[in-house]
Amino acid sequence: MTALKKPQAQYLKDYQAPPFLIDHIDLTFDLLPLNTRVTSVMTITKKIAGVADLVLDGIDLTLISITVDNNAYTDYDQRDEQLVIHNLPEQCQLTIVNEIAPKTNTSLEGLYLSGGAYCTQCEAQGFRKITYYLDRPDVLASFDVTIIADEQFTHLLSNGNKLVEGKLDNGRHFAKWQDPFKKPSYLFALVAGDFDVLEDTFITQSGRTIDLALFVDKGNLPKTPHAMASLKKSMQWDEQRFNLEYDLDIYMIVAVDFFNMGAMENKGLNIFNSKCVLANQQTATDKDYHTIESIVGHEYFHNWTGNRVTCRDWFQLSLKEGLTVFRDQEFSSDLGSRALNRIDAVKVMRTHQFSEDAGPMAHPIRPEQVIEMNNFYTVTVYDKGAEVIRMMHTLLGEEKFQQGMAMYFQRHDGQAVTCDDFVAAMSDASGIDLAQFKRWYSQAGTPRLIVKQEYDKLSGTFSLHIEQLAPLNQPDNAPLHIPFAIELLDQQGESVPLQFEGQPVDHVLNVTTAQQTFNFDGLTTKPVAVLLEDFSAPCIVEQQNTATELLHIMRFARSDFSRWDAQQQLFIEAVKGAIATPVNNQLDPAIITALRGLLVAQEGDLALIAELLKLPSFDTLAAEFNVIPVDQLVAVTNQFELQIAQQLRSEFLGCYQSLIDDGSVSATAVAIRALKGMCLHYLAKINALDINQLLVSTANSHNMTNVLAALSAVVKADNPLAKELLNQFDSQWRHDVLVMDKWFALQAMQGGDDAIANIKKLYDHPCFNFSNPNRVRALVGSFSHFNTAQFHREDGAGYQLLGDLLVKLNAINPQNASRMLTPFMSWRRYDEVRSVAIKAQLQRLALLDNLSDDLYEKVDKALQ
Ligand code: B3K
Ligand code: ZN
Repeated sequence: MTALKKPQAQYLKDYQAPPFLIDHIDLTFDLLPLNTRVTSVMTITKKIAGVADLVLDGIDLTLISITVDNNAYTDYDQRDEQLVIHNLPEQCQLTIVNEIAPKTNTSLEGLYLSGGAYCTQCEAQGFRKITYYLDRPDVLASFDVTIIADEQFTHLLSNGNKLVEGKLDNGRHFAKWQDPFKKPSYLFALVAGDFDVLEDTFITQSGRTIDLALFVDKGNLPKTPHAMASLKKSMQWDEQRFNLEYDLDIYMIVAVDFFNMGAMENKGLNIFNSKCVLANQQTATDKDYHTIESIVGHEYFHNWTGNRVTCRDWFQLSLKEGLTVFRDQEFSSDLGSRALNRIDAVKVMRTHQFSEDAGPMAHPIRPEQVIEMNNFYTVTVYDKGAEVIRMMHTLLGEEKFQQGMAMYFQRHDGQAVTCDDFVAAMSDASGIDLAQFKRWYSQAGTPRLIVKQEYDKLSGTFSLHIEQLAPLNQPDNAPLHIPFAIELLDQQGESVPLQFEGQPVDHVLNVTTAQQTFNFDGLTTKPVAVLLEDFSAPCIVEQQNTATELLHIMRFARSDFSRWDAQQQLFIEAVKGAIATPVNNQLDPAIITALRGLLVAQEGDLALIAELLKLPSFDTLAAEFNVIPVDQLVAVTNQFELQIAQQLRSEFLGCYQSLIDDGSVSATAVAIRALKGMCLHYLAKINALDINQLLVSTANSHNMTNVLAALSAVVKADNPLAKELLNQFDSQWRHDVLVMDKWFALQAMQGGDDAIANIKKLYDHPCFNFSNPNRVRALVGSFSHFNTAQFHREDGAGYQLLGDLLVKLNAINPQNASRMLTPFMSWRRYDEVRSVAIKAQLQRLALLDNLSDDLYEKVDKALQ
């Protein structure tokens, strides 16, 4: 590959403490769209004697002046993306004035304009697009911030407490903020805009009153109560479960429309993508409600895990992200259904993380080499990182885990630390040796476990032989410490107590070597083994369980997660069987019977029943094959779904009609809507008058979960109703772009050979905008991830569409471009025709003369 530039990688092994510290920074922003003036006054201390140069980071800045202790200073050099100041005294006050142009900043990193409001995004390295600084997380400073802007920007916000505000000449005004907590630059935030505000208060466990404020675009107040309620629940939960209380007197959240991720945990001033804040029953689905609660929680929980204790360097990102994802998962599980939350988390692991871990971007949860840090906000660092924390929780138990957390804060509050520091606190507080366990931080790839079962009738002994194999793409990995949870079921479905030679055996087995055998005795018949209960470790398990045993687990396992897991396994085996032997592409009647039983009995959590009825996603199935059989997977899953729909038609209809949705957001109503939606999903495949009436009336209801269930059912089933219902939705919702994102996603999932032409036409829709990441992901992201048949067309037109988009986004917003590139990363796993076509798109990108570091890193790895 002949890329024109080769950006430099940074390595974990090269870490060095900063030679200078910045204890305090006083920032003044004179906000204007094209020439915002930033004045930065820093208190600098030299930490390492003999170092002559202070090397500050700075990108796209216009330098105006440098002053040292109030004297003009000229002993400096400007290099590419750096300002090198020579011969500074041991201690000094350094003043730098520079200008930036928020209006032309489309990268959505640094200071930019989002729909008329100024806002910032500094993590990971966006602060250097605002002013010259030691833009690294181990430099902790106290911040004073003065914002000056036109009076039309009624709210001038930054971190911490507002000290003073007032009027200035020429229609301008100002506000001054002070953050009492020292922080790294990535947690700095500034917002200036005209908003509606929802205010509330929270009283902490120690009796302090915290002011809460949620800033949204004018007119959006009716969509804010859920986010505010989520914030209060988060604050309370963190006190109850982790004994962590909020520290400042004010907590602000601002919702903006142009944002690269979900949200950002800036100290005291979170900035959120508006789609992760705004919700009401007409415009947001139950899933949106859940996502909002979990993201509001996630950002709040960062206040301790991330802000009070932060990362020493960016290689340690999982220190805050893995831990905070674990915390938000626990929050959702304590407040809602633990099983469904676990199912969601495991789906992310099996569909996205396993594939990342097996592909060219595979990296350990603590990466060792990075070109563009923004490329490492990955499912590996976040979600596998959370699984690693969860495994420690499993090994230690809740009580010792909380003792470990307490020790972590006691040792490191106010510091920038490493993943090793976290594990040391866990191990020291619990007395549990985690030395081997730490390999999870440095080894990439998904371990494979081969489990063989043996039963000796004579002695009543059951044995599990577990072989631990290194991931295929990481053959040199050493054995990991894997907490392997199990349950043994007898023929009646009762849980058998685990014992061996008179001693009880814990249900979490410690797998630590390449080959191990675990024995259990006192059994009268061969038990059915539930393996890797609750997905106790992020591994792939190859097992011997038969279809009959899987059905037994599906009925009787104590873990609802494992019941679902067994059902998935049944589906996966059926799909694999049908592809291997194409003549037999019918689902086993025993599976249909089991599904019928679920629909008729409607026992337990209805949302779980909905999940049990769902076939594994394309990505989950694809993971089972070395070369992904695209056409066969699409054909077999369609065939299975049709078979289920036809054979259970009356049960689906009966179930749909028997369930009454009261329109509330209670867990019961949410579960009812989930199951009714699943019924519609199958029924839409049957073209009949009574069913069409049902679909149309649901699509016309006033609850977005129901509306979307009907619409996505008709779109996915290629039902002729789709066109008309989509047009109707467009005219109803054109005024609300967030709702239109759902419409763009539905449009992108339409089958038929005009799918690609349709997407190109939608680029001209008045609501579409290439600069808005939400729009781009809704339309093209949904297409590349969920419209398998059209995206993977053999003529390469789907790949061409994505390639064209990436060329465009590379210039507008490299971070978003890089995220959108993901489906191309696994190009080697497709057949010859498809892999050649994807590779051609990657090579085309490699030749771009303005190729961003973000894309370079991934394209280069993909083509290596
Ligand atoms: N910490 C931010 C993510 C920043 C991403 C920078 N590219 C949101 C979060 O994980 O809470
Ligand atoms: Zn986070």
